[in-house]
Amino acid sequence: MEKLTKRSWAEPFKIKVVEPLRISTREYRESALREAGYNTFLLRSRDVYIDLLTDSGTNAMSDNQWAGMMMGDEAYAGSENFYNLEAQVRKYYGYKYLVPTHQGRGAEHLISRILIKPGDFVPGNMYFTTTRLHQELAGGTFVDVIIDEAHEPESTHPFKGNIDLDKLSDVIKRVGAEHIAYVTVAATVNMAGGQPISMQNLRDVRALAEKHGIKVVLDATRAIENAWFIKQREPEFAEKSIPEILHEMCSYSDAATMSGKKDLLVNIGGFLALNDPDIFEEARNLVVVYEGLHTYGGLAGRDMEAMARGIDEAVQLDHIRARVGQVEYVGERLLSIGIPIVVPIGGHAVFLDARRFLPHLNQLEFPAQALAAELYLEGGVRSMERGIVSAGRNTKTGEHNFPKLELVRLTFPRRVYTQAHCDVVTEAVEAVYERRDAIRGLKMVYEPKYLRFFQTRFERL
Ligand code: P61
Repeated sequence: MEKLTKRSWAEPFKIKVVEPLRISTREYRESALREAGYNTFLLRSRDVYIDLLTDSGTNAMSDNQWAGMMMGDEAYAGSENFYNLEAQVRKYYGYKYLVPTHQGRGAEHLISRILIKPGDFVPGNMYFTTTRLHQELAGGTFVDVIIDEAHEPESTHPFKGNIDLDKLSDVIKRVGAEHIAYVTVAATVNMAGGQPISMQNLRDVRALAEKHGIKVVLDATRAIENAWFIKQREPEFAEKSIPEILHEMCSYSDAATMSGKKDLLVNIGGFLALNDPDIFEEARNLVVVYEGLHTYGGLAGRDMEAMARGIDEAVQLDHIRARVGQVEYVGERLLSIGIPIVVPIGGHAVFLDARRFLPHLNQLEFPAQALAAELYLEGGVRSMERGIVSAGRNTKTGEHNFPKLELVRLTFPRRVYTQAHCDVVTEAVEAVYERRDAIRGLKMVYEPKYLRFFQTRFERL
């Protein structure tokens, strides 16, 4: 491997097709924001200049992936592209069986329905919105067993995604192993700031779960980014390749849910991957009810081909170094001008710490939501609230959940924006920071029942 230099994250590609961006006036954005109820999910994409809402399905595909789209075998049953994808998942992730789904939550739905009995508990390393909702809809209760450091934006722990083994043991003792449906292990942990889990922790969790006969389900959505951090931070893996690390990570789980819209560089697609033939049998039965036939799971043949080809590209060291390097570049710049962000800088996004950014707002004035709105107003930059609005309500009491982390996520789609765009984003954040004392909070005026953050509407206080 060539020596790393400061500029080593430069993009390992050149640009062949471009998509024009629109720059609007502040006045225009003020009215667009009001119409969107101060919720960045409700903005029209045409009104956004730099879109850092998500890295989900917003990635730029390669020429090889687009060529693969022309090789779509759109047969109802037995598409060639399914077999290509199955072979790739076996090769890189190592699971025996594959059930394609339209995206990640399709896989979460299937595994939750299969493994959770009403009254069961599902421990995991911090909640994810869709994952927890599917667990709840199946009658389960999510229990957070991530290490305490994950809830501390300023803690520099290198593996803030780790599971606290004492917390996990305590849950097992308290409810009994027979009432634990499985342990969900996310790699990386999105809501904690894109933070990785260590290989050692994966091994320890596996050993503890095995001792009690409990299954482990990996959320592999950004596992390739996690593998990069393991290579950087766990000395045993410094000389191992990303595919080797990924394979070992997956070997400590029984199944994986996957949103291909992230690591795998596609606009749509996901899968459930499994080792257990009985669970596979159940999943194949259910997928035809909710997604589509077991050889397409809600996807076109061309989508499966793009995902199959995406895996080869996603594990390339040059790619992953540039991807994480870009996020780090923005994070470092923000740190250098004193902006409060979550550290260490995560894999897919820089997370602004709204509690420290807007200390004059209390949590019920929705500081992260207000900050995301201001950032759009300032520079046409779209980000996402990851605080009390995203955390939703307690299913039993109906009260808001009050998460410790109150964050705004600046999420970088893969291979989409340039370093100049990154600089524009940094300048916009700085301009908002300079006028932070004048920023007011929000009040909720409409709240939907499920995954409220997508559609909640607000007004300025
Ligand atoms: C995102 F605001 N993530 O980060 P699906 N697991 C993990 C994910 O990150 C994930 C899914 C499962 C999105 C899209 C999104 O609260 C939100 O393919 C670690 O989106 O169904 C998705 O995969 C689900 C945004 C999802 C959200 C839920 O932007």
